[in-house]
Amino acid sequence: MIETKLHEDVLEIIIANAPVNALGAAVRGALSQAIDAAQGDDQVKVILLRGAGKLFSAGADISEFDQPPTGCALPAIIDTIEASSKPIVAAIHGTALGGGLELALGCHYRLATPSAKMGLPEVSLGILPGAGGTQRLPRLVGLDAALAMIVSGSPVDASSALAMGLVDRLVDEEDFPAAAISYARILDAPRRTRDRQVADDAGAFDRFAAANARRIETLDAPKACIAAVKASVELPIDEGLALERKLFAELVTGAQAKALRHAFFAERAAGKIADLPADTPRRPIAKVGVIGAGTMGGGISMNFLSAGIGVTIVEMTREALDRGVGLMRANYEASARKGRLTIEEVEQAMGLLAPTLEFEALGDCDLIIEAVYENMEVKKEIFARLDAIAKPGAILASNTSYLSIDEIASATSRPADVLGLHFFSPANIMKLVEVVRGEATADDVLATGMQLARSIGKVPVVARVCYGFIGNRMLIPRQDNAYAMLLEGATPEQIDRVHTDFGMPMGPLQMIDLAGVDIGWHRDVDRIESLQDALCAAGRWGQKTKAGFYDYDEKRKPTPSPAVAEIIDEFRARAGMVARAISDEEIVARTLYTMVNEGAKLLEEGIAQRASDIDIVWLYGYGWPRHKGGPMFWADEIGLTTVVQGLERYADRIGEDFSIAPLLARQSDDEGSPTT
Ligand code: HSC
Repeated sequence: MIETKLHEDVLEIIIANAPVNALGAAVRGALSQAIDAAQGDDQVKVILLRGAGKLFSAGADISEFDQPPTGCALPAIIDTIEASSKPIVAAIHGTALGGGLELALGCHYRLATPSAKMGLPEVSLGILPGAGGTQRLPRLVGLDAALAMIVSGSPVDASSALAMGLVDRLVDEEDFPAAAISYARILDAPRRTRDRQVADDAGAFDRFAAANARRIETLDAPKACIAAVKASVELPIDEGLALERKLFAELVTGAQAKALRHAFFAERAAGKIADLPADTPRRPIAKVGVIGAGTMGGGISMNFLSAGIGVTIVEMTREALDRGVGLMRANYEASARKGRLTIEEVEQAMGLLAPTLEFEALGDCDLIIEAVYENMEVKKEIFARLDAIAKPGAILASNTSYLSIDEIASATSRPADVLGLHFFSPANIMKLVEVVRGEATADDVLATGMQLARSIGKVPVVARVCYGFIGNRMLIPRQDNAYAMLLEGATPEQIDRVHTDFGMPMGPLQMIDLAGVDIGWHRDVDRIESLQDALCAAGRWGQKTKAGFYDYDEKRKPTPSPAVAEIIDEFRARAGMVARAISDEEIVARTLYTMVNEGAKLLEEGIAQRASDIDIVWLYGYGWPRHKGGPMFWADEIGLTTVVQGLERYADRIGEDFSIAPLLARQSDDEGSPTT
């Protein structure tokens, strides 16, 4: 847990708790002992604190926050370090995050290697730095920089840390830790962060709160972060530390922090596949092929180009190819204008793209992703052609959002090499990739798909084959019920408001407007059998025609549409229905509870590996509010009995084929039983 090495008069104390040197109870105990022992050891003149392995420390052990506190508290250890009569130096390499950085802030000097990163990401876990970070960081770097780091949670790199005064000097990466030890040796007096004053800047807090209003609005942690940093200016440090401690204790047991912790561990669990050994070999992927240069094909390609992987993109016509490539360039150039990329980086990425009309050009690709429209016959034809030209061992993937990977794979002589890689739109931005494991998909193909997705910055979740996989299958009851409730008497605004109030970026009907009301429409204006048909026949195809469930202005700002109200009234009358008032509670039951119910079915059928994988799909694919943990976590929090009762109440209206998932019913029974 803790190693010590004496280099003449410099004692190295090394935190060795793989994989991330988290500061769990055992580490804290050993660290405290080592510091105390060094104080009493006359041979030791200076103490150097560093981490073993790849990093300094990832901070407190997050899993301990769900248990009662034990052992030595981190703030007390940091106080002891700061009070030490011998200089204590933090030597940071890799990353120092959260409590790890707070430990360094309590040291008298800080050194870092040029590639090191430092941050206080606690806010993303729904808490605030609870080991002095809110009081010591502003004393070192000033209010603006401290607020930015603490409230955003984003790390800074070593050169920024040096410029802002967070570290005292950078030390040679190659010669680490020897270079740090040499520097430590010349230090003779402690220098305490607590003795510094924070320069007052009365306007800093208002400026910051105004600039971050939207983010701060619904979340508890950013507000507490700002209040604690304010205390660093207004109160003596010990009172500031006490306030920080109080706010930490309130947040850490709260619902938002619990959900955010769940999201943290769920994201990491999603990378693990139960029956796939960690040492499953991966196939090397140096060159990717993409079939289709439409919105999806282009977005998918950009992920690889940005990661430095060459892409051959194939289209059927010169016009479609040029349009697709033009759009990719335009997207890159827009990012460059926003300062996210340099012009050189744009050219570098585009230079890796090989556009072609020759299908055979895919022959040397290690992975080929088909991204054409959703039609089984077309996809099977493409996969049969791929089978003929792809090199042996190439991975053949489909970006289908609904269709059976098994059936697609059956068009080839190598179904073991086939899997689904379902990207979400816009594919260059959305982080989720559903990695669809077919009946025959080989282990190394699956493992390669997961690893590759991570290497291009995505969050992969594995799904088995079913119509719509995890995300879109759960969307079906939600969207069906949204349509049905419009006919029964709800307005688009009411249904969407229930969702946006819940914290979703948009409601079900706003989402249809964004994706296109015409998706799946039969395109016959005289055949009006559903509300979708009626809207499409009236040219209301969504945002792209500036009219869908809402009217849109030039900036795509929605306003309620009287024309839609009329279409709905007319359609309702034709169906012989009479409008009734629909409560928000009914909307929640019929859109959100039905999703949970479908999620439970996915678990029972083995489509999703675990409930937390479903949560990750919704957090990263559909904007489910992270502080509500995902649909399955949320259902557990509000109580499965509540969910089941809600579903039972509206069962007659939810849909003809509706049934409560047996798993949900069983677990709700258990929840209600006095023995659990
Ligand atoms: C904190 O520090 C609070 C403080 O303010 C102190 C408060 C004291 C209050 C006292 C009151 C009395 N804990 O991500 P990876 C696991 S809050 C436990 O895949 P990478 C992770 O689950 C903390 N476990 O690696 C995974 O486990 P698995 C603030 C942690 O190389 C394994 O380590 N710090 C953990 O891609 C590998 O993780 C943060 O929020 C932790 N802190 O990235 C930093 N960190 O193998 C969180 C990781 O079983 N961590 N694990 O699945 C990270 O951002 C990333 O892990 C790194 C490494 C960038 C460090």
